[in-house]
Amino acid sequence: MAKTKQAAGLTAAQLGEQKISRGTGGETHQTAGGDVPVLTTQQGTPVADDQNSLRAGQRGPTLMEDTHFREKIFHFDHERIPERVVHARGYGAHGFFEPYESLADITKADLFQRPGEKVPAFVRFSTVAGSKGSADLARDVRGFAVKLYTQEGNWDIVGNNIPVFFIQDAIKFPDLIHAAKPEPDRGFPQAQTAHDNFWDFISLTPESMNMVMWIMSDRTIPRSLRFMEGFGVHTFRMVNAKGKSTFVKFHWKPKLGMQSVVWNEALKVNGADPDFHRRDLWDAIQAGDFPEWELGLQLFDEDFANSFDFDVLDATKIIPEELVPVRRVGRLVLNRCVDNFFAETEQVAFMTQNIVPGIDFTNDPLLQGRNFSYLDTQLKRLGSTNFTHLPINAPKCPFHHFQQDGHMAFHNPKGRANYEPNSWGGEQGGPRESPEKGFASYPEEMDGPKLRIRAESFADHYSQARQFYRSQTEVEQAHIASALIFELSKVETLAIRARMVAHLLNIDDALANAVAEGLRLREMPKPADAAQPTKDLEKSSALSILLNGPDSFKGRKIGALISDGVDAALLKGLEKAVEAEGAMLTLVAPMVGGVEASDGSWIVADEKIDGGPSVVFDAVALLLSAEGAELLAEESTARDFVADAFAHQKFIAHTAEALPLMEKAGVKPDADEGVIALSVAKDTAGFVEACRKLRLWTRGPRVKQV
Ligand code: HDE
Repeated sequence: MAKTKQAAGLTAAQLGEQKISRGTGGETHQTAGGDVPVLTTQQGTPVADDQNSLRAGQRGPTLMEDTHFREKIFHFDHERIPERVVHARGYGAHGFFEPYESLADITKADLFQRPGEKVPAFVRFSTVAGSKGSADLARDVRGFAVKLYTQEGNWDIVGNNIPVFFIQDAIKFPDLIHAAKPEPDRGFPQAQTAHDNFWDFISLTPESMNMVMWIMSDRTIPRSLRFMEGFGVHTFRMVNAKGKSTFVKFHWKPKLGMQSVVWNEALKVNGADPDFHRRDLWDAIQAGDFPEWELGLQLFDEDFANSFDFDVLDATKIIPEELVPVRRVGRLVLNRCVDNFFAETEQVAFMTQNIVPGIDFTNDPLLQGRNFSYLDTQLKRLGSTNFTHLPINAPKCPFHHFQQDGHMAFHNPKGRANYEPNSWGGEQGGPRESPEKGFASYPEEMDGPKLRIRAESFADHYSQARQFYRSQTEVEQAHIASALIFELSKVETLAIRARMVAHLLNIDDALANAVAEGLRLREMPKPADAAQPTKDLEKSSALSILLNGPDSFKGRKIGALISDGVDAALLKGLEKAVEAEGAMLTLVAPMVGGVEASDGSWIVADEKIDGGPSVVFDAVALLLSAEGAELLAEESTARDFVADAFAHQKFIAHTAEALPLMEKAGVKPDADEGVIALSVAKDTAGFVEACRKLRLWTRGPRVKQV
């Protein structure tokens, strides 16, 4: 039977009664929803039918002449651009940076001159190893790239959430990344380092050992992008108007304190919500709960650099905050989500070489290499030297230059001259350089032979690894050991496991023993050969997450499991307490449509029980009626909700009626002070207050192995 237009696509009612009216703003199309623009081709030709291609006869072939069809498919075929070779999966937001004070004595950088004056900013957070479609909570370093659109050009601080790096020289970067990415023969594993190639490379690269401690810590499984630190990593320079240079390390300190999840939770979150971090950032910004970081500077001079135990040009080392305190000089606030993910987050081009007068590089060999890579990579990714013409990459200050033409050029200066010097004055002559205002490199003295070597001052690979490990709380040390055991258990080659333990022996005996035991290594290896013996450095409390947590539950999330018959007053009480704390509440019910409360009111749920497992919350409340608890006790997802919350050391509030579900989940009401009974609405404030601790770490030994 011949198909009619209606039978194949939309109904007559949907397609019919179309009326086009011409208004001042172009063509509009009247629909039930009001006037909307008329669909056009890229050339602006109005489209009459976007449901059916043009064909010869009722059932004949599609015609070449269908230019609308061909344009649409052609464009679709080219929608993807190469994903970033690293940091492919990212999420961005707009905001501003605002200095607290003038830093004119240290730097002439324009954005630090006028306290309180806001500079527009764009930040892109990312994971490193996984491809664009991988899960947010992979164990991985997070990129923390900040673009500051200053009045004297764009300044990019292309940093990470960890202040050190794996390697000391950029020439090793392709090897590091090849080893971390899926193994080339089999094409897996995705977005993780738990495989032979990675640990093979690492165990042959002693300079990575400090970074290994950081990546095996909970820093690589942050609870939220909002609860992590950022670092510029390298030593940079700040230069003032008199030409005086001061060394600087950049820090971003989250106002909401630091927080991570536990590993078993991360594994489950990735299944429950692969978009966990981006959703969290989106939700917070949309709710007006704008995340904020303070910019911290560690400032030091040549004398300090010369007296420091390590080379300040070595990006595998930190400068402990106890030695050079972090001076907080301004705040970064993210207050606007992107309008279009591709146009902004995907096409944003960060480059370490984007610096402004008053900021300068040092000779860190990793930074020097990066200064080549980022420009090069943008051409590959964005396909044209004119990527700076894209609104997200264009400076927001005036800019004038003679670079011209090329693919997709759409900033095309007027005037006669496209070179200089020229003898055309005024507008015709175009811009001129300015020795006074222009960027001038810091005139650092250079001499010496050309050498392909690693400086001796880069040779201590273990002392800061030991310092990091020993600066952690017991809970965090246990997490590092578990992470190493997990990762190395995925390594099939025994010699690689043993080689890693040999390095750990140079860091901390107890750690090496715990890992060897956890792997059931049958023979303890000898410590790895070390270029320099490990020193015992002072502990630094700034290195611990748990010692730098928040003092409130602000910005965190409680998941309340509710059922028909939920005590309306209790739920109101919880809502109030959560709001007063600046936290969020999500209602989880057997069915998303909602429940009927004890007072007959209807309460709409946010999630159905299997769509809102407890792993996506910081604490949970079981506000169940007797009938609800009985029903949910038979539901495995509800039992997991409770059992996981307990295993992940979360605070759990419950009604007396919830006990049958708790019993089935193996959680006793008197288990510990983290299991809190609620009987009247005023109890809820106490529960939210208890949640400020975030986790009841003392429960750890009872729920070991998470
Ligand atoms: Fe990157 N890095 N990187 N990196 N990096 C890229 O640039 C590179 C390094 C970092 O959200 C790429 O635009 C080399 C350290 C972030 O768009 C590429 C070396 C640190 C981002 C590149 C390093 C970083 C990137 C891929 C060794 C922390 C994401 C796509 C010398 C301080 C930025 C792109 C965004 C991205 C090269 C090491 C941070 C290929 C050669 C150290 C946050 O150019």
